[in-house]
Amino acid sequence: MPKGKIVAGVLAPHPPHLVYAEGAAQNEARGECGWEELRWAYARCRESIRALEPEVLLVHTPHWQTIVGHHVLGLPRFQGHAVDPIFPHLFRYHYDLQVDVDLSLRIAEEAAHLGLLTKVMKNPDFRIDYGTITSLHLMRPEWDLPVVVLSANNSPYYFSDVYGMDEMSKLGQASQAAIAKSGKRAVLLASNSLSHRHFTREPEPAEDMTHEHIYDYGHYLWDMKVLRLMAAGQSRELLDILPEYIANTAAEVKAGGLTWMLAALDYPSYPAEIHGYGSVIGTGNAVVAWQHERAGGQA
Ligand code: 2XP
Ligand code: FE2
Repeated sequence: MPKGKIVAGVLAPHPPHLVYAEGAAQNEARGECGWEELRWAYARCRESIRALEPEVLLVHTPHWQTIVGHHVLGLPRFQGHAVDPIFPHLFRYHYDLQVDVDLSLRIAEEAAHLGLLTKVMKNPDFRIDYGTITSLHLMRPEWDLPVVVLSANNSPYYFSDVYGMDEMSKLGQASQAAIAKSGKRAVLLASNSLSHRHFTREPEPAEDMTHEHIYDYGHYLWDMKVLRLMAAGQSRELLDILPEYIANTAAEVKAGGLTWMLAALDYPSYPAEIHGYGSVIGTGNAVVAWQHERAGGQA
């Protein structure tokens, strides 16, 4: 069996607004339009990832938060109806996802070797969170690939960002080792927004873009600083300033997806491709790809 590899990593934020605006058939709420810069960024990114012919998608999601340990989905199929608790009028999605259980179990095993507490979710009625569904839908609306879903252990909130980042880095190493053994071509999705203060009022209709803008100038400057580091291939420098960035902007990367992904990619020093940046109800969001295979990454 050939060695598996990570062919790309993507910062793949999950505003449910984008699925609503796309008018996705699986979603009960359908918008007319909205958030085009982000939706078009996803369209470009999706094609560049499709060209890599991935065999499995892995997603680390902040909205499956686990207090004890790092969890993975451990049944071959999950079907259900996911409703966003904050935006139930925009996102009520009927999902049907196939899990790469072998790879999930391998990750749990590798993570345990690195000293992480792990658990495998085997409840057939488990409700998949909207972060997972939105990032996967926007990256691969056909749902034709098996997936691995990793929970966000709550250590960055319960202990500290630095402690949490250490755990997420180990999870990234474990994911890399498991993918190598799997023989598969994998794409990693860090399901995270950037600056993350929501507006408290929504326009009517929600897709009225005359109201949409970044929450404040300071958040915008921080988001641009972070994107410049990504585009310059300075992922270690980015991780060094991550706690300060999170403290200043409530950035959703706190939950660990970005740290997990950059560790699994061996801290890329090649430039990431910024497909687009835009705000959703005031939060900063960017679709960014690390073309790992193309850059000669070995992981
Ligand atoms: O509420 C959240 O945590 C989201 N990430 C979705 C909403 C707006 C987005 O960025
Ligand atoms: Fe979120």
